[in-house]
Amino acid sequence: MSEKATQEYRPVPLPDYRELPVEEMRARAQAFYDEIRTRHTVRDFSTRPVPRDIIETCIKAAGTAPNGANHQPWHFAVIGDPAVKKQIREAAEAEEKAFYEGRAGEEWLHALAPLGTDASKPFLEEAPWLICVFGERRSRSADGVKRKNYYVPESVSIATGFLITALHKAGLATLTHTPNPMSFLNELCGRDPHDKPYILMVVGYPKEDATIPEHAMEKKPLEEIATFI
Ligand code: IYR
Repeated sequence: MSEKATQEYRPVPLPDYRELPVEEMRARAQAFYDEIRTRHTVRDFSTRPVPRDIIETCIKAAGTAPNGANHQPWHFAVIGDPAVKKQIREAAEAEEKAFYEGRAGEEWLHALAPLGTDASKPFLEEAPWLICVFGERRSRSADGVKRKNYYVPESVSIATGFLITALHKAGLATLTHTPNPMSFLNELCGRDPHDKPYILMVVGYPKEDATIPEHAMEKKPLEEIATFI
């Protein structure tokens, strides 16, 4: 397909919308809330393998997210190789050590205290898959021409939300890990230095004795997170 053809506005009928009766809408909204509220960020991962095709399907779901100019400015680097996971763990733990030993500052460490996190990140080797979500400031169009991307953080964040939801629906646990800084991931994942790593998603089964911080169970009520005007 030529670049010119992709630039033309060609409306097509909305392909797959199906209106639902209001009662069914209400039931579906409630059912989704009841399911998504069972998602918990997990830090204790089993080493049990997870089939690659399930990860692929969840990434395809993430790739349907709304985004700037439909440039789809994201890349998902999926790491299953134990040797690369080990390198990622070593680099991440070095950064985290500096973070927890001072770089974070007192206020940030105080905020993290109820989560019980520290510089030790064994899950980076134990979980079967790590998915590094990159944002592409520039990317190639169909004919290989580099073009500027728009709303990259917003687009990547929405796609990451889709990814977490897809993985949860598939029955997998996730951790949205953000080593700070995380630029070491460009080289380890073979990405262009201009691409920005946003999230290192840890994916797998929870360990049988996995725990979560009680603090994480506290969700703000609707009245606090929404106003209707
Ligand atoms: N990246 C660090 C610290 C950390 C920061 C926030 I904000 C969290 O919600 C959780 C952890 C770590 O992964 O330990």
